Parts: sequence; C-alpha cells; structure tokens
Amino acid sequence: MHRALRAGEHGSRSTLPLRLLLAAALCGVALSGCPLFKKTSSKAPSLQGMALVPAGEFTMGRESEDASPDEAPVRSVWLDEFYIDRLEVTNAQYKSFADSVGRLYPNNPIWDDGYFLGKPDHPVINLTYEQAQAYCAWLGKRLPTEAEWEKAARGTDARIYAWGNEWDETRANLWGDEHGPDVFRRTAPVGSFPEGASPYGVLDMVGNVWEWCADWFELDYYSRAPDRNPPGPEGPAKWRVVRGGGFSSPRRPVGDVTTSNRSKNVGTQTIHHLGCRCAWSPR
Ligand SMILES: [Ca+2]
Ligand SMILES: [Ca+2]
Repeated sequence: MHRALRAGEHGSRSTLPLRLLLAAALCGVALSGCPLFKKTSSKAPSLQGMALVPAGEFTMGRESEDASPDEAPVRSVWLDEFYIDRLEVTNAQYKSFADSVGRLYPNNPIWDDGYFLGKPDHPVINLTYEQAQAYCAWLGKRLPTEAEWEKAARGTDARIYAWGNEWDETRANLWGDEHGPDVFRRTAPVGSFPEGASPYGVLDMVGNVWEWCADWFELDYYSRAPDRNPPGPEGPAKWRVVRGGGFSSPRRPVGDVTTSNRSKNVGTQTIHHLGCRCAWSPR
C-alpha cells in the first residue's frame, strides 16, 4: 500500500513525573541545559529478549497481482548478522527511558486516558520517529533498517506471512474485537500471539502496532538499492518507513499484513497504532 497511515487521535499530554519537576527545580535552568537530563547511558546493550538473525541472503520484496508496485523488484539481499527485539517496545520500557532522561511521556490515545501508565505490558504508541530512535539509542541499540525488519519477519524462504504462506487470522491482533478471532479491540499485551512468530521467534510482526524503521521511505527505492546491507534512501525525504500493520489494519490476507508490505509515516507525526522495536549489530 502507498497511502500514509491515518493520523490517530491524541489524548491529553501526560503530567510530568514528580521527580522530573523536582529535578528541574533543583537545576533552576531549562531542562535541556540541566546536567541531570543529559543522556547518561553508554553501556553495551543487553541481548536479553533479542533474536539473532544470522548473516546471509534473503528474498526481499514481492511481485504478485495483490502486491504493491513499491515491493518490486524482488531481490536477493545480503544482510550482516544482527539482533532484533523479539517483542514490540512496551509502555513500561519506554517509561524507564523517559523517567531516566527526563522526557515527556507520549500522549495517551483518545480511547484510553490511562493507557501509558495503566497498561505497562502493552506496546508504547504515539511516538515520533525521533522518540523511537532515542529510546533505542539509550539502550545502545538502534531502529532496524527496512531490510532487517523484513528479514526478521519472513526469514529466508520468502514467506508471505511471518508464520508461513497460509493466511490465518487467529495469529495476529488486527481489526476486530472480542467478537472476532483475536479478542483484542485495540492493542494487546506484546507477545500475545506466539503462533504468529517469525522463523527467528520474533512476535507481532503482523499487527498489534505498526513499527518505525530507520529508513527514509521512497516508492522506487528497491529498483536502485544495493544488494548488501541496504541503508535506505539518502534522504531527506518526506516519509519514514513503517512496517507490519496494526490493530486497526484490515483482517484480510493481503495489504498491511504481508511481510513485504511497505508503508510510511511523517517522522514528526504520532499515531495511536504506531510503535517500535529495536535492533543491534555486533560490529
Ligand atoms: Ca483486534
Ligand atoms: Ca507489530
């Protein structure tokens, strides 16, 4: 699909944590100039909760009557070894980051004004690209490239869905509620669909929330991208890549849910069905 994600509803801005206000008072200066708010983490990343994706080639893109033109041409792409989070980043994880470095909490969605603090095991949403990137950097990680995301989702056998080539609407949180096959009307706790795992054991690569990738988005990038570790277009471009579909994606066997589907979002725009996961390279 080529269309941008629709802008989501925005809840009211969360109250600054008490420790943040106290620290600001102690500093007596703008938050950005306060030494209490400097990034302090330079530790090597923990690989706990991450899946290893071995070095090698995989098939990127899909050419089919029901695929979009921007998924072509299909190429064999080499990626160096990397690690990727098995789960989407949760509210609790992002809260640890926000509290540690003195960032505002993301807005709650209009459908739940207690979402961020009240659902710690659900995916963090309403993040800008910069916020997602900063969270991963705080851990010594980074956002996955579009190519890494696709390999982590589909492995090396060019499968259409994370779990294989047969459509199965019970393996992902997509459009629908307790009356449908996945019981969740909106977000689900991360990792709620183990049967939807990718070949590397990565979960929720179909649905729950869309995920920011590192790359700029360009429709025709595959026609000129390198075949080894493609970094994405040079940019700057209008859009960033987002992948995987979300809880409001249509429940049908093509479109948002395929491993090769590409979509995009303006980097500064927050959406109530867009989150992230992080990656890391050992070199
Ligand atoms: Ca659902
Ligand atoms: Ca997802």
